[in-house]
Amino acid sequence: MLEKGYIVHGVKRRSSSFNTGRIDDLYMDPHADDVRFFLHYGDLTDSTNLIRLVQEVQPDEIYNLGAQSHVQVSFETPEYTANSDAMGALRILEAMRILGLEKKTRFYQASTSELYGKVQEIPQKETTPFYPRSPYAAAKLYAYWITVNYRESYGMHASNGILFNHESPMRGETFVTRKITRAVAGIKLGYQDKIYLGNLDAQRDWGHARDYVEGMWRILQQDEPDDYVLGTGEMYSVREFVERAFAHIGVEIEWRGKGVDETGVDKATGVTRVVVDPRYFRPAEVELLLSDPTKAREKLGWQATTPFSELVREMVTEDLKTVAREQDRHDRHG
Ligand code: GDR
Repeated sequence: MLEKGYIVHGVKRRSSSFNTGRIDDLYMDPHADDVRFFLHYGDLTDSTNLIRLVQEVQPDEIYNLGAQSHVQVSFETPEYTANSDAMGALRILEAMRILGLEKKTRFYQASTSELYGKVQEIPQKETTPFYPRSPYAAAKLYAYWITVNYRESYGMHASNGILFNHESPMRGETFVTRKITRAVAGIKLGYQDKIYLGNLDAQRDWGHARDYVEGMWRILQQDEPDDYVLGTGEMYSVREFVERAFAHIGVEIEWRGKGVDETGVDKATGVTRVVVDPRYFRPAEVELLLSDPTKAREKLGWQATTPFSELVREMVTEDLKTVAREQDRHDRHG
């Protein structure tokens, strides 16, 4: 957004430890003349705060990417997840309405392929029925429909992007792709010897976040608000992601055993590198997600441009640098 010339206002939650590591390179000194990036304290669970922020900023576009976004964690914190992910979207929409911004401000809701959950149709497109399989997905279902409802009720330019998994070197470290690429880097550099994972059979349509944010922006530039699936149209298993990531450090993984006893072994040395830990199994799993992004291609001229192999390569390459840097700091400061 900054590259496109926007003035950007972000909202961050108060925490006693730093939580802006992934955007610190965008920081601009608020005392400078040409500041275009501002951060405000706020929270999707706090209506009055949201109303005040929207009133102050009077935004042309709001992108609601805020959420408790970890599917497994949502089983541990279902009420908080509903409050931030479902009610949070409603609070922003209401703030826009209370402040009379229905016709001025455009709204983007970060909807998700998790809405499809238990598969009703393959591949999944805008008309595929939803079947959420987690407190996270159930909360996001509400947010999806309240966005549609405010569009239809009040004529707001409110749209859903139904995004399939989108990854990058900035992905949080507890999501499976980044967990794998970090571990592969740690193994290569000799700081760890194996990785524990959950369901290796799960299949996902993994794209690069860089492509997807362009798609979000295009959704809000349309004359008419609407809902769009963004994905690559290709699907790989967690097991394949593991194989691809290890291949980048020259390790060929051989799979032995079945189910909870399955392990991934370095074919050349016989050393165990991957172990299944049922702790990472979910109470209800989404086994398979595969997008049909035809509508986005035809209406938005949008297409994912980063192939799976390139995504994995970039993430492993960056983590080799990140892990080396962290260890260096650790060795110097203890
Ligand atoms: P997902 O992402 O649930 O698809 O949601 P995640 O990377 O957490 O899981 C993908 C699949 O991998 C399996 N898996 C593991 N997952 C994690 N986190 N850790 C493990 O050790 C592990 N082992 C196997 C999971 O069971 C799952 O099937 C992401 C989030 O960003 C959501 O917010 C977003 O809405 C969707 O993508 C699109």
